[in-house]
Amino acid sequence: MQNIATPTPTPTHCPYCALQCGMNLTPAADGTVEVSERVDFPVNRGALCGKGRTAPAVLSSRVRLTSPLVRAADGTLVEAGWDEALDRIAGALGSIRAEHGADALGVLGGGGLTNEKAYALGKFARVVLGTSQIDYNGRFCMSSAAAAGTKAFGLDRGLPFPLEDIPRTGCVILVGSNPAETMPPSLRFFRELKENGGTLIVVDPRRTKTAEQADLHLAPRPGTDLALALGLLHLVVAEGRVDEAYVAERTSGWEEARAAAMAHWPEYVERITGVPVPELREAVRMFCAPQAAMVLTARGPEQQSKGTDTVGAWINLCLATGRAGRPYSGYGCLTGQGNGQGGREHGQKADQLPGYRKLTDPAARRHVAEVWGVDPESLPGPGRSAYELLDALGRDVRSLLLMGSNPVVSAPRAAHVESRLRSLDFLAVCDVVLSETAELADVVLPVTQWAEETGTTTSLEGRVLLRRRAITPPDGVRSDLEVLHELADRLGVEKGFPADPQEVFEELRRASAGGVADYSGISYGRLAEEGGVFWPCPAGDAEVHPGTPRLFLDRFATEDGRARFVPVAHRPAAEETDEEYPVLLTTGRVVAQYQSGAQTRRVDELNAAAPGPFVELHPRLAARLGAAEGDPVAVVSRRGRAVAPARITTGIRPDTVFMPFHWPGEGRANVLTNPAMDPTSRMPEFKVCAVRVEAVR
Ligand SMILES: Nc1nc2c(c(=O)[nH]1)N[C@H]1C(S)=C(S)[C@@H](COP(=O)(O)OP(=O)(O)OC[C@H]3O[C@@H](n4cnc5c(=O)[nH]c(N)nc54)[C@H](O)[C@@H]3O)O[C@H]1N2
Ligand SMILES: Nc1nc2c(c(=O)[nH]1)N[C@H]1C(S)=C(S)[C@@H](COP(=O)(O)OP(=O)(O)OC[C@H]3O[C@@H](n4cnc5c(=O)[nH]c(N)nc54)[C@H](O)[C@@H]3O)O[C@H]1N2
Ligand code: SF4
Ligand SMILES: [Mo]
Repeated sequence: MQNIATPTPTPTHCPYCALQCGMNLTPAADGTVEVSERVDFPVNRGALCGKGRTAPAVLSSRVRLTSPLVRAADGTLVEAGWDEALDRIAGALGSIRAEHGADALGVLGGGGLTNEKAYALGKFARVVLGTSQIDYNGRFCMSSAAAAGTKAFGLDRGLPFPLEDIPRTGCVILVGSNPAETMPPSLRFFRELKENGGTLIVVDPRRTKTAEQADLHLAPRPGTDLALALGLLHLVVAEGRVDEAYVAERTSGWEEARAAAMAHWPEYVERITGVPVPELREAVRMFCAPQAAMVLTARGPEQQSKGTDTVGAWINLCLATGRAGRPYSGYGCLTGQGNGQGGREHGQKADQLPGYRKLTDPAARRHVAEVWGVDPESLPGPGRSAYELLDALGRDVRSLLLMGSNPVVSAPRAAHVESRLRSLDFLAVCDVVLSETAELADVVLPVTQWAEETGTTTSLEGRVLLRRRAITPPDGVRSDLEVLHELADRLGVEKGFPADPQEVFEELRRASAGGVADYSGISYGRLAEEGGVFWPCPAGDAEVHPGTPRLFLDRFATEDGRARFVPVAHRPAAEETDEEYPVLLTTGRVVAQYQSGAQTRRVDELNAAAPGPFVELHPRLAARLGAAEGDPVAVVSRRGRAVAPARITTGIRPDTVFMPFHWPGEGRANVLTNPAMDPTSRMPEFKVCAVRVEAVR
């Protein structure tokens, strides 16, 4: 018998989306890593989408960075040692601060960063740089739902219940969410819902793979979800389906919200949305028939210049019908990025301190300053939101330190953002690959990846997870935490930036204690043992707190314990169609590519499945242009022009075209998109702008 020890698999989680599927990783003899099923994690029970399955490909040094790069005198990026690269960054940031002040230093983070990194980055900006100018890409993601959830419930945790509650409810309205492409293993929950006799309603301008599984598909004109939700609420009132006892006992503000909804007659709503009145009535009937029901939103209704009000209107529908804070009922937002939930809790957001605290709250400042060992007065105030920060680059913000985002591809009005990035005095990017944004940098630092480092993420359910290191990183790379440690040291702050993630987590626990997102009762030991803990989880004096899988069952997190209705009214998108730009563009995702594509475009199998951008359009529109399947078509907005092959389908409204945003180059969808922002969340309007479509001869 051979005496070779079989390497033990390490149970860990996927690097990509917020489902954070469990997987086992085993190092192979040839230096690669094998993914195998991890059935103990209840969310995916071993199932993975193609991205998760192929994620190890990005660990190979063939596709990744393994040496720092610095901009040479001739303008090219050349390999350099770590000391030289770090010295350059610290030197540049120090001198820009000396000349222009601390607020000339910008920082942009990401919802893919672990909790430890997000925490350390926020602290680094406030304590080491002293700048207020930090924000992160979650602003482009779920910020509208977060703002609406906080308003209505007093707390924002994307899902107030675990996904496993979905099969136990009676009806789900899935608004602008395409989990068949964006979270495939989660489809199981919707399948089980139907097997249990429940119903699924999908609201999407396109007949997506998800919509195909629905009992009812409503296809509104992009940007009109607010009117749609108000129309449904109008019918709920008109048909006497309001849960009066619940409204009286558990909510406030109903009269104003009711009055606002009554102004949205079904016929008026049909005119705005294009959804026929009988379909509105059918949706209300399906939603109100069972004891329990849910509304789940994703980027469709949220990435609008009225996203906060839109989500508010869907929450109002839940509240009026008594479908929130009760078992198997409620409103939830399907957060997107791997740590999209935790990434919005620990202080990389412009207005935020760890524990989901407010930077403007004196008590919060005192608490966090004490943990950090600094004077509360020294903490800067709130900064700008992500797009506003990108727009300020090269003006009053002279440098940017970027970790975990690729805005050249993913930001709205991307050509403008790219020119702002080029106008900086200094750009430093930490990444695993040479992204389109890293290509513009003065210094690029190659960092370790998920399987090579330990850290925690918080899934879309609010479940805090331990993502374990399974393999040794290649020579030449360092972790983001090591980078912050080294930079802090060079900028004169020797303590408080440990490179060890567990040490950072221990501090995060203390910083979050007593906050909305309280992690103080969670430890690496518990996470390893229990496989995940839902926040809030305060450190009890005597007993171990079990964590909180289900929120709001007794009371909402508002001062009086009641959920708040918000009175909202429909308003048009920032840009409506006209003679010059007669078609609406909406954007989104395909299953085989992730976000800006920086990682997934480097995986052969995924590229074979989704090789490039396309323009999805209705046969009637295609016929008007004289375009056949696969012909290049140009999409032109007030901000730019993109060209990609036509994909003709009856599954899209004839007044709308769709483009995925995963690619740079001439099919870059974001050169077209409108940066018009929601006034509360500062979310740009990725989901609707006016365009003209032309055949390319
Ligand atoms: N394969 C893949 N999976 C991913 C990601 C990825 O890039 N690729 N990214 C992750 C992240 S960060 C996120 S945020 C999630 C996003 O997950 P989703 O929100 O499911 O993804 P999107 O494709 O952006 O948008 C969902 C749907 O909204 C529809 N839509 C467009 N405009 C409107 C509108 O005005 N109203 C309504 N009701 N619907 C509209 C689109 O047609 C689309 O089908 O996915 C996560 N998972
Ligand atoms: N038109 C349009 N545009 C959109 C959207 C849309 O629906 N339509 N959706 C928006 C949404 S929801 C999102 S979330 C954004 C996402 O868009 P981006 O913010 O660009 O997100 P990613 O492409 O995931 O970029 C992450 C970058 O960080 C790197 N990276 C990954 N892990 C780490 C790490 O641990 N450390 C460091 N230092 N780097 C890391 C990756 O290689 C990659 O280059 O796009 C937004 N843009
Ligand atoms: S669904 Fe999301 S978490 Fe699961 S394997 Fe795919 S990308 Fe990874
Ligand atoms: Mo996202």
